[in-house]
Amino acid sequence: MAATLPAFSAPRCSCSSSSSPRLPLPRFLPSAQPPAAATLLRGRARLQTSAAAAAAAVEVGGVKIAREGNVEMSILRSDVVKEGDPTNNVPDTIYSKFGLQLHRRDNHPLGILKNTIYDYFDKNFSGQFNKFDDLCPLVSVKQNFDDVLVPADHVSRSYNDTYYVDAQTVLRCHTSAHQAELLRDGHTHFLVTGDVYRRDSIDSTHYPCFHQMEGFRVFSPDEWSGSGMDGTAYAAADLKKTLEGLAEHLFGAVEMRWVDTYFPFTNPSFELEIYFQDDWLEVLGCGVTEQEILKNNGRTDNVAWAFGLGLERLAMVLFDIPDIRLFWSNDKRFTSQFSEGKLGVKFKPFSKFPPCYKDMSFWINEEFTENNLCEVVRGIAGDLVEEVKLIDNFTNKKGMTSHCYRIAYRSMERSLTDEEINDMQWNVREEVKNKLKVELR
Ligand code: FA5
Ligand code: MG
Repeated sequence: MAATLPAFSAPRCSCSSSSSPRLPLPRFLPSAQPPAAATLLRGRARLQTSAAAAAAAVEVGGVKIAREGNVEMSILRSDVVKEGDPTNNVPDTIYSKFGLQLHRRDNHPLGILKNTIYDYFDKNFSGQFNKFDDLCPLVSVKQNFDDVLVPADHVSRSYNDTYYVDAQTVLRCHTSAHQAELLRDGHTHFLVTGDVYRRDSIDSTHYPCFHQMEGFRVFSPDEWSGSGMDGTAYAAADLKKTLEGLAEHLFGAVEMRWVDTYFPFTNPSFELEIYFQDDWLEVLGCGVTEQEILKNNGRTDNVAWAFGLGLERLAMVLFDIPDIRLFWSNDKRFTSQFSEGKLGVKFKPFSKFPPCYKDMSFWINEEFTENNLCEVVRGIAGDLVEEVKLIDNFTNKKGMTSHCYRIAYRSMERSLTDEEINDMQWNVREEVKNKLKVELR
């Protein structure tokens, strides 16, 4: 697997079964990033699969979003793709996901899963949880980071990790971006589901646009005062009980484990992992909300818990979906296998075309990052790229470092021709050379 660390966690070993060498990626970078990454990614992808989709405006949460220079300026919420603007690093491949809202389709695995989680909360909390699944994914830097206490120098703020529309606006990289505003609006129990965006590595469980559900529950002192526990211990116990109950509701018996972790917005913090395809898969992060967040948003004497779960990750386990790209498939052979209310119907692969591997080696430079490489590859190959994996890494006597990446091309729906693959690989090599300024070997 490529170098992958959860955006908000402290660095720790990933649970990948892959034994590929890991890049020593710095996770804590200065917050004021040079615009290098953004500048590098401005160029339009050569094989643009989403051009038509990108041409039209889409509506999300009552807000119209359109590509630069597009229609109806007066109601334009924002231009999200701004070629030539170094403060913007949103490519068309990402813009093309806007407004699709897979989680709001009742016959889609993500919609089926969302509704089943709703059922659990409705049943166990008699409708106390308010549900939001249509909040606009364009949020301010303040909402996405400051409001949830992400430090100024935290790596998740970098242009390497997050899609910036401009210096003050991002595509939310987690649904936690809505915690503060909902608290201020007086909500004490809520679920927020939405598409989130991250510049990330490429493999079968990571995708630059995925879906999260945030859960949040506030307790008042009278709820824990008789328990013999302090507020934090009470909330932590309730959180684990609630999520274990949810896991049982979704899976019945499944092998799972709690892992201690770090998030800036919770303390203590935990991750829940589920055993899947011979490995532990991280499916959610959670914890007891930092007091400062409650205090800043009008809940001084309360405690709260919060969780953020990855819908795709859970759905992959529940429906036996082997690759995260499949969620985006419009192929009838995929979509027709799922229907409203039917959780856990096992997906039957309709085709298994072999992957085609292409290796490329180059001398890296100081600016090189794997996320930038993945963005270039994704811009050219779109969903035809299955994995980008570092397979060799060495430094010579002159101090030059060479990386060899193996790119796996595979369509979920059809067989690819040699010519098509060679073409993509040629384009990848050209763009890697020109945009990332590395020296091909
Ligand atoms: C967060 O995003 C925190 N906001 C979660 C949270 C909320 C913690 C509230 C505490 C309180 P993290 O970066 O670990 O944490 O992502 C949460 C989940 O999203 C992961 O467990 C995983 O299931 C999923 N996820 C993360 N990155 C990807 C990706 N690239 N593709 C698919 N799913 C992903
Ligand atoms: Mg995580």
